[in-house]
Amino acid sequence: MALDTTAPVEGPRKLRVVHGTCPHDCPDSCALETQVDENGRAVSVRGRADHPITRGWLCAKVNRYLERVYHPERLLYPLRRVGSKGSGKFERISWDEAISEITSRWKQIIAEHGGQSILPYSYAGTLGTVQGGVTDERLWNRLGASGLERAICGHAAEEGVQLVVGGRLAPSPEVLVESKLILIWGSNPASTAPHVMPFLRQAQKNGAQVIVIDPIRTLTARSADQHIQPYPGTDAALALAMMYVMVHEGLHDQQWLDAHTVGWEKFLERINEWTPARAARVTGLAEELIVDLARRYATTKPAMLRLTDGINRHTNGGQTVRTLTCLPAVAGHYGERAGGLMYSTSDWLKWDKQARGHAHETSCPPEPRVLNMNRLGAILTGEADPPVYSLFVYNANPVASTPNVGKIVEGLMRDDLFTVVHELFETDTARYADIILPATSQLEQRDLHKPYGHLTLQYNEPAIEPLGEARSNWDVMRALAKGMGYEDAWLQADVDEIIEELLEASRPQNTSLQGITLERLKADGAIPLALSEEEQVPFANGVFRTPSGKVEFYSEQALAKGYDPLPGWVPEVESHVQEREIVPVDERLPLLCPAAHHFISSSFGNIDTLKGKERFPRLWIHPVDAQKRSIRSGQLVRVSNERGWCRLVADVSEEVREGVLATTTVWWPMFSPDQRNVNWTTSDRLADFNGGSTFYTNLVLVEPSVEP
Ligand SMILES: Nc1nc2c(c(=O)[nH]1)N[C@H]1C(S)=C(S)[C@@H](COP(=O)(O)OP(=O)(O)OC[C@H]3O[C@@H](n4cnc5c(=O)[nH]c(N)nc54)[C@H](O)[C@@H]3O)O[C@H]1N2
Ligand SMILES: Nc1nc2c(c(=O)[nH]1)N[C@H]1C(S)=C(S)[C@@H](COP(=O)(O)OP(=O)(O)OC[C@H]3O[C@@H](n4cnc5c(=O)[nH]c(N)nc54)[C@H](O)[C@@H]3O)O[C@H]1N2
Ligand code: SF4
Ligand SMILES: [Mo]
Repeated sequence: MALDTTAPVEGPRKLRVVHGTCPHDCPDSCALETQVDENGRAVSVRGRADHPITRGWLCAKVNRYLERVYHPERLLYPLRRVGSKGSGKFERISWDEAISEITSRWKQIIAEHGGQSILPYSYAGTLGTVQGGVTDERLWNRLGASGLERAICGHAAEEGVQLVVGGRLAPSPEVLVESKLILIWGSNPASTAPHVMPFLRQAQKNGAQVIVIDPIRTLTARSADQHIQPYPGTDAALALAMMYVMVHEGLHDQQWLDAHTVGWEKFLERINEWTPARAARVTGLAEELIVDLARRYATTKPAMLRLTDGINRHTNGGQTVRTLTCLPAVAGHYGERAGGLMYSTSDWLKWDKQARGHAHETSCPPEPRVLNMNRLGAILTGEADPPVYSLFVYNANPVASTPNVGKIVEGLMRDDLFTVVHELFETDTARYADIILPATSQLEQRDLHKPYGHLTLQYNEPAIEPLGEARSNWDVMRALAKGMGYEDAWLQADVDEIIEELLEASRPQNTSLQGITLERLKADGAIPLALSEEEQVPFANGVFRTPSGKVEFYSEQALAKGYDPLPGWVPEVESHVQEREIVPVDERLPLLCPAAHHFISSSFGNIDTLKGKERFPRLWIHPVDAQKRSIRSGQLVRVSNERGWCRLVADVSEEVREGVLATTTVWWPMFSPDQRNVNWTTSDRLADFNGGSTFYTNLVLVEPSVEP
């Protein structure tokens, strides 16, 4: 049903201002202010000027937020499938009918196959503590549904960081203005964390060098002082050789290493294997460049290493991030203000697990199996035993964003699978649903946000009434719990009650919550975590959060998990990079598919203005590689491998290094040639650590394609 977004408003306007938070998967978690007119309609969404990171502006995507909220294709009512699966034919039903149909199917499935045959599938539609975190746990714990290993994004990296320093503690990005060298490694903040950029610019004005290490000439790389383009998946080799140079030139901090690290001698043996000449062969970089980089990184203080999750989506991604995390230790940068590691701020505050999920209530069945979300296609087509008979998707768009989509679609077509999708739009995933439920946007729901890129806690007050019959995730969970006949009060609490419960239960273990109350959150919208200036410098006291309290080069934990006990480099599983040189074993090339500037994963992929700015799903290919294949710019090309294929539009360009292909993601399949995107080729193989995703370990054949 179309909503009129163009109605003129007459007379002087009395606008109400409502404070909120951007819910999208972005470390900036911007503080929003929404202006609402006398008819209850939002007329503008802006960034709060008084927030230390937002500073009065929003990114290219969320500047268009009202186009998303009032989009003519917003889902407004529950729908039931009437055509065949995937045909996109639905009829309107009431919420009562929808809830009763879902819960009666579930009761039957539980009786026949057990709760584990129901799989909730969700990720980062909203990062809200209630509409995301609590929603991801409570009902599912009570129901005994299969657990979901949420490993699609940064799982391998988190483990890598955890093993070395024991926690995700980064300073707030404002501190970058004091850094003298900023090494941005496999991260593209100009697109993915834009509010970091003004601090980088200021740092450069203050004399800092900004160095970007990325096979692609990203927006961030373009404004850096130096851009280094290694072959993908070889970064650990580069880091080891940097450490080699530091050690052999006496640029490391031996005293600090003796006092604050475990396993240095063993690690040194490995470092000694990595001469710059050897790393040059693996990375495709010049030996002198590696030596020079090592010297500057070791001798410039303070030096900040910025890592995000992009670089971890390889089969060796965990070891890569773990090895990089050792660099600040060898150079003696940990514990310095404006130096060390800037990965994520997530562990400055940890919510009490029981308050969030209530898993230990007596009404909850024993802990169920856990299924890895990266394997969704395999799970639906036979890997899960007992099989999954019902899939409940919310906060996610797997038919666009999950690897090896061809398999997922095959699974979604199963007649014996009952699929429910809770969404704002009829996405490619929703098209395969048996029941679609309409979801609210952030302007229509209440929540609390704990950013992963800075240090304020933020409230989101609803600005407008839900459109149509849209309901928030938590309201849907409450309705489903009732439909299932569950009487537990913790399944019916309202959002503020939950926030209060989380704050109070988490307070004893988190001094960063001191003085932060629901009342203040509601009044101020955004409150800095209670951390003094000194506390905001991670590991300043030389104490790390690992079992030994030190930086762990050698790790018993890693050994116990079956990983290499030491950091190091191994080639990717699908790769031309072998020990001595880059050997083109066949004509296939590695295809990177990182974040697009105007989308967030697949979110915003249906907003015409933003889609227009991304223009088309392109394939960057270096002129040398293009010429070998007779590929010209603007031409449709087919990329394929044993998993599947899709077609992209060639963009012959030196933005990528020779031998590497790139596209940006995530395009909606329905807006792509042949209704398929790059994830028809990406692998559902798991990374070396923690079941992480491996989107960027992807060899493809690329060839010209004729127009259909
Ligand atoms: N505009 C926008 N913002 C986003 C998102 C989005 O889709 N669009 N997504 C959000 C999400 S979910 C996340 S997780 C974050 C991700 O934030 P980032 O980590 O900054 O983003 P990515 O684009 O995934 O990856 C960053 C860079 O890593 C590079 N890279 C890939 N493999 C390698 C490698 O082997 N070596 C090196 N040196 N570099 C490599 C890619 O070329 C890419 O430029 O961004 C969030 N913000
Ligand atoms: N090729 C390729 N694929 C990738 C990546 C890549 O780099 N390359 N990156 C991966 C990464 S890092 C990530 S994190 C994943 C993200 O994967 P997903 O979490 O699946 O992200 P989206 O595709 O943006 O889908 C989120 C969906 O949630 C919906 N949504 C938003 N708010 C709400 C709400 O309040 N309630 C409900 N019910 N729904 C809501 C949105 O409309 C959207 O359709 O994608 C991964 N996919
Ligand atoms: S997507 Fe990121 S930069 Fe854009 S408004 Fe949201 S939090 Fe801010
Ligand atoms: Mo992500």
